[in-house]
Amino acid sequence: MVSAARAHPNIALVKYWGKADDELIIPVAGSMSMTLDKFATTTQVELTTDADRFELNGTVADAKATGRTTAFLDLVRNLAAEAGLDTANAKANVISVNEGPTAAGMASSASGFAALATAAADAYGLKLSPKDLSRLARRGSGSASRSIIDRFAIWHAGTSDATSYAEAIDAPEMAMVSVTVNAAAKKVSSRDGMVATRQTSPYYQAWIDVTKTTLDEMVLACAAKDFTRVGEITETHAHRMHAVINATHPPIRYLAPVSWQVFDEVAAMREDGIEAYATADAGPNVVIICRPVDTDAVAARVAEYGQINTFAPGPGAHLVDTA
Ligand code: 2P0
Repeated sequence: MVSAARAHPNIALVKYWGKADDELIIPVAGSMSMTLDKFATTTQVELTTDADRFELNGTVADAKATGRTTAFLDLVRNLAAEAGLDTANAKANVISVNEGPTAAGMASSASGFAALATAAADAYGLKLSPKDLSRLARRGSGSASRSIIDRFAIWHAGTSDATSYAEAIDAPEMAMVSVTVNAAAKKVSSRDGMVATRQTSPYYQAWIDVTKTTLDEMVLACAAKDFTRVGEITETHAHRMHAVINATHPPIRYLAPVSWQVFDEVAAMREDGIEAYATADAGPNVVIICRPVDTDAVAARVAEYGQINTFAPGPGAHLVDTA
């Protein structure tokens, strides 16, 4: 069998930072995101009798990436065995292409594992619901659970493999403008940074508590289609995530001076009547949320700080023709 799937990165408005279970990737709190309409990953999975093989952007992947892919394929094979499918022992040749500039700071692990989950489930003959695909993608990378979903996703933290998954949530119309201030790879991976935060940040419990409350507030703001409230919640929550991370020992600092300049510029835009709000993930790049009509104005205001990309809400992971 050969199957292929496409998935896009997502940007969280309520952030995921910290695991209750490292192996199952159960988060300490839920999160909420927008799936982007650019920078897709397309992944083809072909069953083979040879060893597993993983090719990324035309090059055979290194041992670490290959090991993570094989571990993920083992989960798919276990599901195939449980379903009594004769594909359960098959190996896979995985060929993946990222459309985004590789180091644009857009979570390629989210689009990568969402595309791999969708293509591999199909290639191995599994018939998974969107919920079960989200659960499967989660096992590769937590944020990948959200890239299964169209447009806006809420990832329910849950307390077990069965109850931790993402599903669609309605949200006000919005666009995103990303400012890539530095395309270099980050120094501390999200995975390692989360562990360090849990182990050494004195604010970790407060972060967990506030993220749960924040997600409840975000759900209400989304239901009310209240763009202003969604933006305010998003910006405050981003600062709180960086605060709990900054308080680790030794300190981890993802934001750079130029990142702060972008946050200041966004505040200045608001004073000028452009409603924009900023967020940032585990790196120095900043993503701005605005009303779709303001996208070009926002992009022009921050162009001097880095490379600009603009996004609308995009599609969830889906199968594509292999022909
Ligand atoms: C998020 N991030 O909600 C947060 C905000 C980064 C900062 O999800 O260990 O790559 O594979 O589950 O999914 C990055 O975490 O981590 C992330 P793993 P993942 O988008």
